[in-house]
Amino acid sequence: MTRAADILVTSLIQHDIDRVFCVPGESYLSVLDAMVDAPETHVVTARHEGGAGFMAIADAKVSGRTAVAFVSRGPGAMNAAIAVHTAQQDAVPMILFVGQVERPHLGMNAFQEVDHARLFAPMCKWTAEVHDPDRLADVVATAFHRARAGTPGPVVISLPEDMLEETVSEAPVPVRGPARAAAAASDIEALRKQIAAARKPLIVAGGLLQTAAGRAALQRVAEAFGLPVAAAVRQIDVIDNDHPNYAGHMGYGAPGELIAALSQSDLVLAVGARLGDVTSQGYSFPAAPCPAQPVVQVWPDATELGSFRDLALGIAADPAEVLSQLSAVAPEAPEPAHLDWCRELHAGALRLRQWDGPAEAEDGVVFGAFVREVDAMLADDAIIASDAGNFGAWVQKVIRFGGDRRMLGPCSGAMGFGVPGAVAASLRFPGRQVIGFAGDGGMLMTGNELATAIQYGACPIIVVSDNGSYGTIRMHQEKSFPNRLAMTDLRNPDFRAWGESFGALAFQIDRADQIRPTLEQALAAERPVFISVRTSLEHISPNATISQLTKRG
Ligand SMILES: Cc1ncc(C[n+]2csc(CCOP(=O)(O)OP(=O)(O)O)c2C)c(N)n1
Repeated sequence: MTRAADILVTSLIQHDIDRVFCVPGESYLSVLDAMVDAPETHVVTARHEGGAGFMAIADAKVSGRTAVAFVSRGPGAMNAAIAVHTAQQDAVPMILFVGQVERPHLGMNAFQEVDHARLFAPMCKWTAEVHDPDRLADVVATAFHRARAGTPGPVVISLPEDMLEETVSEAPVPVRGPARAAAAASDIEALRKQIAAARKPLIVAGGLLQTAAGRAALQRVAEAFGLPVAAAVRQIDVIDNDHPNYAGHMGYGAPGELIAALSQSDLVLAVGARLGDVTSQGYSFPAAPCPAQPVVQVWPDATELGSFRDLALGIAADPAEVLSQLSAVAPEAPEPAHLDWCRELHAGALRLRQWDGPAEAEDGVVFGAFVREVDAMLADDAIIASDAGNFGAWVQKVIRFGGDRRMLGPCSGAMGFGVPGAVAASLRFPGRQVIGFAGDGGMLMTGNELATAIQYGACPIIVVSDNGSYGTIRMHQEKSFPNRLAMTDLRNPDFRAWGESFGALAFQIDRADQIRPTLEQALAAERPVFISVRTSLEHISPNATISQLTKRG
């Protein structure tokens, strides 16, 4: 006989889970107790359930595993909701385990009781509450299967406290085999013909190609067929930005020049990309529901294919696998017309990476100047995590994602990801440089996970772009309601002192000439670093100043 909680932990190990993130709660004490005897699974205790969830997602993105987080019922679950939503939007496999009130008290408005299944159902691929401990191992196996198969995404499992403590008879813990969708040979042939017939075919590469095998298959196909590759939102690192086939990044508010160039395409091949409103710039390219050019989409779930857009061909299959199949039928040499088209787009992408604005303004450092030095000084295998906010426009524009540089950022646009994302990446890859960016708004949402970095020996460099404002919203206000500013000013703590109080090596940058020496010290430090950059609000984005926006508005 064995305790249900121990079975749960054994099941995690059987599913290759070596790290979980949690905020402990009294509703799942027995799982925490079971973890004591399971050194194979490293438990990271976070300071907020949102932070725990974001760390789990970042760890899944860099490790290829399923994100696993444990939180307490009701309040803990509510705090974790932001991560569940992000896993859904980013198509990241995730299981959120939530402690629950005892079974006899369910449905009686017990202390902190929430119906987790109903709460999370619209955001999740599957929710379940386990009432019978004999079913627990099987439910966990189903949870992993559901999170990973088809469109990856979140699953929420609610665990009544008393169920976890019951003893059950020992039995082997089930692990479901992978169920991968595959393309028919006729689809691959149809795709080959479409590419051969097109003059300006374009690959839009998405997050489901973000594995070593996926990126390698993408590059092989791009080279073999002479296909330009545009990265879907937040996937700028899916192909080396210096590769002659790299055509640009379809991120938030991508430059008109880029979208105009890409729109000339006469065949869009979306691989592992959802083509949502951000990548497609408000469903304008490729347009939805009726695109101007044929669109072929490869995604592992037939339900999503063609749901919002007419497709010339939808292939419900593993995107990396389809690219491997396509490589096998590549022409002997790419079409010269395709290579010309690649050259044209790549030249445009390189032009758009140029930024030679001022390094300093009256109200602070122009954040682009800081990012430019980061780009010059970071190693080729550095991991860059970013929060949501306008400072991120510089990160996406100026940093060259070549070699093995990885970009971690939520497609959901959730603030609060940057610091937890950097902490998780640094824990997973202690030997790599990891830098996490956040604005002053996002920093005070989840920057407290700096404490988690210190506690577990992670060594990220955390950067706050302190412009005294929820800058992105200020920018939108200037555009839509000029001279009627409201609720976007921020009065901040002394960020340098704040970072230092956690135990980080902390710096403040007020002038451009401090950037390089500070980064030199930061990169040499073998401990967590916190850098506060007093950022110009006037220089709100790489494309416009506040004064220009007010005038235009
Ligand atoms: C959790 C969450 N809350 C609110 C928003 C809306 N939002 C998007 S950007 C932004 C402001 C970001 O400010 P800051 O972190 O200071 O960065 P900045 O834009 O100034 O560079 C807000 C409030 C969001 N995306 N996520």
